[in-house]
Amino acid sequence: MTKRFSTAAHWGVYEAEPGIAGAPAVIRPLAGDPDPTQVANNLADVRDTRARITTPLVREGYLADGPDSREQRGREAFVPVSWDTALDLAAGALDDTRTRLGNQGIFGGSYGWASAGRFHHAQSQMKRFLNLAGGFTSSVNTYSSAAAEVIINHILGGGDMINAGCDWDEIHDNTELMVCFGGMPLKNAAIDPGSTGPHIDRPGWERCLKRGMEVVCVSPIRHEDDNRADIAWLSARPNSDVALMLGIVHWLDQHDRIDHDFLARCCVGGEQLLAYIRGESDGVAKSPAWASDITGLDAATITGLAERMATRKTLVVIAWALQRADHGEQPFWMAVALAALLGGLGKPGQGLGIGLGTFNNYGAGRLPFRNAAFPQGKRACDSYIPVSRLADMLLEPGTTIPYDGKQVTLPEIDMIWWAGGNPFHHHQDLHRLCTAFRQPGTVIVNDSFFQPTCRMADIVLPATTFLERNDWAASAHGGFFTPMHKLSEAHGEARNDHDIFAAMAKRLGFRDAFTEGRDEMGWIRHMWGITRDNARRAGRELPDFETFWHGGTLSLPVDNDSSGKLIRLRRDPEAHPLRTPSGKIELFSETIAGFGYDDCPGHPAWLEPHEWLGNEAAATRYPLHLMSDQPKGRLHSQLDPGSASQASKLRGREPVLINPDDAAARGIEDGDIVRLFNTRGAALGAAIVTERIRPGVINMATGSWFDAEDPGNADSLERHGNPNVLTRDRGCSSLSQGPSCNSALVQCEKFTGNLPPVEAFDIPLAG
Ligand SMILES: Nc1nc2c(c(=O)[nH]1)N[C@H]1C(S)=C(S)[C@@H](COP(=O)(O)OP(=O)(O)OC[C@H]3O[C@@H](n4cnc5c(=O)[nH]c(N)nc54)[C@H](O)[C@@H]3O)O[C@H]1N2
Ligand SMILES: Nc1nc2c(c(=O)[nH]1)N[C@H]1C(S)=C(S)[C@@H](COP(=O)(O)OP(=O)(O)OC[C@H]3O[C@@H](n4cnc5c(=O)[nH]c(N)nc54)[C@H](O)[C@@H]3O)O[C@H]1N2
Ligand SMILES: [Mo]
Repeated sequence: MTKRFSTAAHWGVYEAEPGIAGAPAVIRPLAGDPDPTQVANNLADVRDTRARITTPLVREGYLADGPDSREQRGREAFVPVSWDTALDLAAGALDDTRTRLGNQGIFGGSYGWASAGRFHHAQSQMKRFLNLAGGFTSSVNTYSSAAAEVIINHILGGGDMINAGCDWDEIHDNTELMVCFGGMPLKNAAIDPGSTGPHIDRPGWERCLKRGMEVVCVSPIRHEDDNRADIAWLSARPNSDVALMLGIVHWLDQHDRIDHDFLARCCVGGEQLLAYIRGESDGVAKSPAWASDITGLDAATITGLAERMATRKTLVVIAWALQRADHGEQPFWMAVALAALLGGLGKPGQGLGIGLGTFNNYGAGRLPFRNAAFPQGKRACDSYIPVSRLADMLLEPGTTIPYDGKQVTLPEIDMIWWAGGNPFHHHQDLHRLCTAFRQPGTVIVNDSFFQPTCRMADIVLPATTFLERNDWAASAHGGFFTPMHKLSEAHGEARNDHDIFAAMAKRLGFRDAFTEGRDEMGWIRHMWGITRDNARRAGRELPDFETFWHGGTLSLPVDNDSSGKLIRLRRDPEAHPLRTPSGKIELFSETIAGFGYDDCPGHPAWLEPHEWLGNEAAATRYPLHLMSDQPKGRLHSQLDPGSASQASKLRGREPVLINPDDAAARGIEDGDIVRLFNTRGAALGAAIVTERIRPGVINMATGSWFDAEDPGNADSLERHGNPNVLTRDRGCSSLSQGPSCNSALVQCEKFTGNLPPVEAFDIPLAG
């Protein structure tokens, strides 16, 4: 059999030719991919980038003084050392920490996307190692959708229900009106966790528009793909969507357009919610006029939208971004309520499409069996935090916080190990995070590139990239499997994460338990075998490993069980209950009401964000609402030195979208370097003056590597354009404690100083 070479990334699947004799590998998007993404272009140039780590590195002060030098993190140069030196130091620190504090003193939550591939999954490798070493403090939920995961679990029964949606064929054949909260940012659909299949969203969307589907986008930003004359744009104030949805339902109620039959058969709590909307419970009717004050949209616009939604087969689409905000649970809960009250839930092409356009092929559903994951082993320690309470944990150990009906005591941490994530990308209020990272005795990071978390570490261990090892990938949506062939030799002294942790395990006396005697190909075959067995039990047949390994991308038909659950519920709620306490959709949740949280009552409600355009601070010092969306030219912070990412910048800085009114009031012109600031920090960016953003709102995408002149000092300048020096580090609410980056106020001015160089891509080497 002729071997076909292939590989996969979170942004696509690729046919490949290995790089022979040191030449770079050549990768081409899968034949027939209708919309391959430019994100892949970053790969070509980063192979030899100066930010690639070639040897283990130890921070100068740590090498000399160990943990006593912790205050110098982020300010010191690094010394190249041998693997033995680096791993001995790491093993010593780990042993010391667990002896003094117990294993919960080691933080291994290590959130992050790492790279595609089921075996070389950096986080799983690390967690298996730490579990065998006696355990670690872990984290729950994600930066992507923490608030949605928690609220949807309560009201639809099961976190998998955040996938309840429909595919483009179903939309094409049924949907008359699509109302997109968050618009349709198809740049995001380039990505899918674990790899993609063909990128089908843009053609799917265009097919529906061509057929005459009406679209209304509600968003402070108009994206490239929804900026068209045939798409209506309602540019509401950021974070005001719940008020808009309440105003719509108020109109539906007043005009007897609510599906009371569906409400009675398939939902609980409709009456409590309607009592709130009518103003019976708090004296305030949530009328379109009331919503107009909050959203900044005309009452007539809201009424007009309500009327169209009532008379057309309507699909409500909601972007994940809406829940990365103060009280982020509420827009998701209210979107479920809106779709339920309209009566479309459980009907083809109607109801709710959570996250359509957020990932490639999102509506397509999933396979009815589990892909094998690299086994993390038995959890040996029950200490955990809600994922985005990271800095709180490091700065306020011993504090108890509410979380989803429980009380979580933040543990004392003396060692952090991070593999496959970049908290100095994903966390909020990065200067505060610098202070937090200076608390524990030891910080270790595995990465291929010297991203900003490495700079804040003591020991940096160089990992291979996915191009340098064998693996296989499976898409999260749609049923695509791709063999990932090793296409280049390891760069410098880089090692696979598996080999790094196997060498650590050897030092701590459990190498065999860690490897189970398998090498790379042994594990890959083993994990394919488990997946094949799982598939067979679900009535699906996968090829044997050799056939799979020598073939290209494999595609299997998927089931959409999450939307199937809603279809079955609608048909016969007694026979097909949801996994909620009532078995029905919970528009009022006794469970949540029972928690007694002021910031998350028993039904969806309008709760004013701490920072938004309705605040006192907005009227005075910080009049602009900062949105920080996903970057078009890269995945988060990955491969930021690469060409697609660099091409998305202006003069090497992250673009800032600003409305012409706001620009003119500040003397800012297109292309000017600007300074964004608030009490938490200041960042440079490059202005793009455009009508595509609502006045009073600015947008800076995430992912430019954090590059502060003095990390930890909020008065120092971040030179590159990282919005997270400005965002607020607070949980959405007591319920989810999710990240709330999309509720932040800032000021913006023209930057007139000398433009400082960006230093983020230089590895500070001693000597
Ligand atoms: N303000 C603001 N902040 C946000 C968001 C926002 O919208 N606004 N979005 C949030 C969201 S949705 C997310 S998911 C997070 C993303 O946050 P992260 O997932 O932390 O971001 P990435 O840049 O993907 O970080 C992955 C890191 O893993 C490294 N890596 C890749 N492959 C490997 C490997 O095989 N081994 C090792 N050891 N390392 C590897 C990469 O080089 C990179 O440094 O950010 C969140 N932060
Ligand atoms: N190219 C690329 N694609 C990606 C990623 C990437 O890094 N690069 N990251 C992936 C990941 S991990 C995730 S989780 C998803 C995230 O997917 P999302 O969270 O949906 O993406 P964002 O780009 O943060 O936001 C989408 C849009 O929501 C709108 N929005 C923000 N706040 C509000 C609001 O309060 N109200 C309304 N009505 N609209 C609002 C803005 O128009 C914003 O552009 O994207 C994935 N796709
Ligand atoms: Mo995400």
